[in-house]
Amino acid sequence: MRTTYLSKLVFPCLILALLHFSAAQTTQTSPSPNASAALPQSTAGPQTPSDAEMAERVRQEFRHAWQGYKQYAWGHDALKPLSKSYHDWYGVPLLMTPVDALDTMILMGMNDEAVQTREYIVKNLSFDRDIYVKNFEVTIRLLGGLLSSYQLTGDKRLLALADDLGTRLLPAFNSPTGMPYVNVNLKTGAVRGEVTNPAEVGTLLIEFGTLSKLTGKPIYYEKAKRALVELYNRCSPIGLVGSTINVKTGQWTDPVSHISGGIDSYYEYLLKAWLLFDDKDCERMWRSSIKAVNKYLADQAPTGFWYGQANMNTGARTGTDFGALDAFFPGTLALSGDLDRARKLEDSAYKMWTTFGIEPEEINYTTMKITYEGYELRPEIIESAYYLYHFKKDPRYREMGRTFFDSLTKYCRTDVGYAALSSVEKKTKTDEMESFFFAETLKYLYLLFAPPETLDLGKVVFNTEAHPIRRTW
Ligand code: DMJ
Repeated sequence: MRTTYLSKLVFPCLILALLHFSAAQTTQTSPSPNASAALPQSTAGPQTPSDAEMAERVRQEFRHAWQGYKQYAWGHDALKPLSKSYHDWYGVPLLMTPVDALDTMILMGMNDEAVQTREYIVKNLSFDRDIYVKNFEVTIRLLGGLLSSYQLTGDKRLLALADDLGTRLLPAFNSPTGMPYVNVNLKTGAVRGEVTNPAEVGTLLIEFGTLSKLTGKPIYYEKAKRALVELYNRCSPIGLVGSTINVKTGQWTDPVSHISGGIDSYYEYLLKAWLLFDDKDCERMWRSSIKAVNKYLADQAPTGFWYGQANMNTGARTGTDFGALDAFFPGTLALSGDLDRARKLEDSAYKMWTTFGIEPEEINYTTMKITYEGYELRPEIIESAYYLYHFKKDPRYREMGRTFFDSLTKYCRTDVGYAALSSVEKKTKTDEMESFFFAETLKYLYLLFAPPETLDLGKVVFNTEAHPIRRTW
């Protein structure tokens, strides 16, 4: 590779410094008078646990949920925390929870558990299965998890598994446009699902690109990059993408634009693929996309600063919904250097959390009424607090973290793990504990309080499932 040893070390810091420098020069919008009303105080009271105690508490909660998984769901994709049974996404296990959880365990220093889990994965995980899997989910959870745990442990067997999985996923890209089909059969390479969305097309390059760099096989990078570019090339004249697109025809099937689930991590990966691979095309695509997003989707409302919905062709506003998934965006904005918008949006997201005691899946931000009342144990708002704390060192982001922790333990904890909520209003639990609770929610919460040497954010890029990837090439 052309990168020198020195530039390997200096590049990420340089990029971030430049981004922060340029963001400081952008025009700032004044914050809403209401946006920070519910913010926590920066000064900790006498009873407040220290940051070190908080990190340890999060670790204990990870251990608690992990014990439940081991006791009732070991060897399967996920624990069902109320019925104390298990769930496999595709009928046969692909070890979603162990693979997703492994690097969090390593970062938390749970060494014995990590070794046992890694051995189990290596001996039992097989992708030679006659099942149709979702390319996006399997890429971000399994491919991302295997790659980051490989980098953390040096265990080549994990890289071999990732390589095998990558090869089996490649047929997904064999569409007329190069944008991937939704599902691919791991054994036969057959594909299905021609209507997809920007997140499923554009959230693959970190994982496939890293696989290329680590195996020396360029095909992974090329396929995922082409998909991303094909998608970007279809953005509207005003620079926005829609909600759904057909990978055979290349035509949009839903013109509503937003930053929420279905589009979210497309934007995240434009930025992160630029930072991780020094990919100038991604830089260009990120810069033009974020301009359009801030122009047409950002909304300074009386209730705060938000991002809503608009028609991708006209820019006309079509909705004012914001939810748990959208709360990744303060983190992405912060990483891009736009700390002002990041701060204001995180304040709004925090208001959404505290208004209901815990975060609903979606609200209408003009009325502050719930439009979808579940809480899936999602990490995004915590992820954003982690980024903002990293860049601003403002203790109120750790105070937010304490609130998140208290709500989680109060409303979602069960005797064997944690359960999603079917209603944040009634605080009723449902029988689900997604693997991203281990991969992301508890990891970001832990890292928010853990000493900075636990993981140097200047040296890694997190994939969208919070698997840290280091630029070792
Ligand atoms: C995760 O699988 C990823 O963060 C994805 O990008 C969005 N949804 C979940 C977490 O909410």
